[in-house]
Amino acid sequence: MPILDSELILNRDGSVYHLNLLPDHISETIITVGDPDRVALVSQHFDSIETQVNKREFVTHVGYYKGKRIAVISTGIGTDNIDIVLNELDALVNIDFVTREPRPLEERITLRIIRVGTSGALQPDIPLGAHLVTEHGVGLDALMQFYPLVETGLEVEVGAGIQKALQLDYRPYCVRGHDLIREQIGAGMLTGNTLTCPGFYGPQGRVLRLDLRQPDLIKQFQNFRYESAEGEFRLTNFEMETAGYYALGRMLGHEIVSLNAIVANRATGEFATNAEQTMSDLIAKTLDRC
Ligand code: R1P
Ligand code: URA
Repeated sequence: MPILDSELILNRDGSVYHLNLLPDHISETIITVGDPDRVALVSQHFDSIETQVNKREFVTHVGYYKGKRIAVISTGIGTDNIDIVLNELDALVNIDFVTREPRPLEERITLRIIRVGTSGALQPDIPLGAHLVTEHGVGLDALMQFYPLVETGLEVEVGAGIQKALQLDYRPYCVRGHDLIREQIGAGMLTGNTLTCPGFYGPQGRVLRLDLRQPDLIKQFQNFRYESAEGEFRLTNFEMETAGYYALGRMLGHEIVSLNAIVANRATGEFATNAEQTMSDLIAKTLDRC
């Protein structure tokens, strides 16, 4: 059955609804960033840029870096946007836009997607300026209420433990990322478990003028531990997209890794004075590894 026009929405020029990209535009290696202004910080290193497309917060540059075709795309903030970006990127390579049918299994393409984003550390031993690669993403957001994500025993137990510690009405989802791409792209970086929050202020324990339902939320994040045969699990850092990437990546069959430039530390209360340098070093490292 062809996918209906209302489900897979294409623009008049045949491009996919939000990203505004045509299947030919895309490369199999994609760097994603939250901030649209960060796209040019990546593509400035390209030998040449062949395509530039903008729509809403989704800015795409496609070009060549040391002869390899790479796309860099901004996602904006939050896992709701990651739902859009990953479904549309997958559609670009794994759905035939003419027949509107998913491609047969033997023709499916696995994308390599590398998130390069900023993040706040939760633990005092994760220093400002660090580059941290995510092993597990833990989602406090609602995205996985809508998909049949299959989690392993450890993932379910970690989610249940966090639910109990934070007294939540729902179990957060927990997803270990793709080991091969994490080991390759994240070599030499700190490895951690990243909490994905559905907000920057209250859900990350920041108090400006509004009190929190749980005044000790940050302490709960910091003190959470889960002991298993694989060792001690703790949350190292937080941001707003990683768990959504890892969960959708598992279900769609793409290799995804999340790299975090640590710009704040919530245990010490510091914000980096050289956040731009930490990010540009991470971009350079990423390009040389992908
Ligand atoms: C919040 O300031 C934003 O920064 C982090 C969070 O995940 C959130 O998107 O990532 P980016 O720097 O990639 O946007
Ligand atoms: N991004 C976040 O989501 N939180 C931080 O503390 C820093 C960057």
